[in-house]
Amino acid sequence: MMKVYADPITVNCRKVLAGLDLLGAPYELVHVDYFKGEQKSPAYLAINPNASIPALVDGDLELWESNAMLQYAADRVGNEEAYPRDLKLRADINRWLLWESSSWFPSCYVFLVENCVKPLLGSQADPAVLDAQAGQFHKLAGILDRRLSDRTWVAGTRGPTIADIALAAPMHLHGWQKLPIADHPNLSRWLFDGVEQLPCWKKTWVGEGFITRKAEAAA
Ligand SMILES: N[C@@H](CCC(=O)N[C@@H](CS)C(=O)NCC(=O)O)C(=O)O
Repeated sequence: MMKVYADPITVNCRKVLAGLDLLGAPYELVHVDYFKGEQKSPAYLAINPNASIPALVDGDLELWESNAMLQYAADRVGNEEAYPRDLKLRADINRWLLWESSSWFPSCYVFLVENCVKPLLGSQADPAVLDAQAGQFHKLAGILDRRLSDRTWVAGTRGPTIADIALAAPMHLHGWQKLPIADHPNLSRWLFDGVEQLPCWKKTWVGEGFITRKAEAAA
């Protein structure tokens, strides 16, 4: 069975855990505690030299980069609904996955660091940093919003694909992140009425304070 090294509270880990659930891909979770810095342990660095999570191990394959993990898992279980084989549909999905990792995640991440991580660690959000990012965020959100103006899901014609999960992940704590999404109605509808209603998204819920259901139940 595939092993996934992850801490369910982080953006790219939740992406993979929700994505694997959408795909119906069985896996074993190996918990790597992000705030304890376990991603920097020598044992983990042997799997992922980037000292970042998540990572996936399947036999002799050691894979990092969350979107590569979703692509691999989809093909491994043969889920062609969530990752169609049609050349053009697949190119479209791959394009959104690359855009997410190179443009969208870095922009949303600024809001996560300033409004969630910094206050949690006892410092304050820097309004200048948030102001400087606003233009880039709205440019990118506008691209996604226009894409969603005439469709329910980002790619394909039927249900959700791994592109929807990947694109929603950097916004997963949007309220706490104070992501300015109100100006983007199609994006908001897709997030609230689409992705957030999916069982795979609900099962991987993370709340303000980086709380998971498991942590909540234990408290
Ligand atoms: N492009 C990578 C990014 C992975 C990443 O940035 N992970 C964060 C958590 S979401 C991390 O572990 N950062 C290392 C650190 O802050 O020590 C992916 O998609 O897997």
